[in-house]
Amino acid sequence: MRVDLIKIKEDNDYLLECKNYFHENGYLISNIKNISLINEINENIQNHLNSKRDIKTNPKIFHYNESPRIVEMWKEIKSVKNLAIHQDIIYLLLSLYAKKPIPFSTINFLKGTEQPLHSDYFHFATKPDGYLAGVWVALEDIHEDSGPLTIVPGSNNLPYVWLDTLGLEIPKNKNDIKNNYTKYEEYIKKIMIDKKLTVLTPKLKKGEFLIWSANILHGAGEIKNKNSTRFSQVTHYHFEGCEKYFNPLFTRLDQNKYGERDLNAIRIPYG
Ligand SMILES: O=C(O)CCC(=O)C(=O)O
Ligand SMILES: [Fe+2]
Repeated sequence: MRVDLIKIKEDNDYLLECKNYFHENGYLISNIKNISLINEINENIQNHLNSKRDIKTNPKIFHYNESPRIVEMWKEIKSVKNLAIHQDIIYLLLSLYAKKPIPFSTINFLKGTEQPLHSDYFHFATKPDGYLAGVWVALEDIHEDSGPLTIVPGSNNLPYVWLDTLGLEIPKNKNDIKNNYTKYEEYIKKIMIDKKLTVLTPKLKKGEFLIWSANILHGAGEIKNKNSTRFSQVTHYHFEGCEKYFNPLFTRLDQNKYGERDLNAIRIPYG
């Protein structure tokens, strides 16, 4: 469903309709009107890459091809931060969750990730459950051959998956993490087949963004045109007032062991 950001502010019934859609399907699409901000990000990132300064990327185990997943660029580039804290995105998240969003962890993509289906909740969980959202912004018109973002509508309502669910121990090293994560990905593949779930590839134009709720399965398609770019930025959001924010990759609920996160160390300041 595509959300009209003006109508949502003025029409309570419409807001309710959007909320219901979000809870049932796990996603909403809207758009950033400020295209010059998007242009600025693209230019700033290109300049940063040309300058040959170091970039921080996700660990290798979370790369599925050669294209870098550039993390935490908001610390270097103001426009990346301005998109992460964009008032329209924050307003929409606040309306959907009735708690103040806490932006954290930006990733900028140059090309598709070819990442298998997964839920970000297996990385970023909360107690009480469910206070996580992701916002994926198209920084150019996304071509179907470029390995576009894919989602599984309704999968947000599947049970959460934990190391407990998979019968896996808390990892002791990188190898354990990779092995656990591969088992997780296989489990998700099986769920997709068993429950006959279908993948949707939303068509996203430059400036459009997709909000996904905590547990929705998403990933990226194969890059069919190896020369195609897929400029995009994702930001994750927790919400104020949770008792715990934690990393399920290092959590065993039955042993009451939590990989707790210090949000203050990673949150993106509004100011
Ligand atoms: O943009 C993509 O290809 C998927 C990225 C993603 O799912 C993530 O970073 O969590
Ligand atoms: Fe993800």
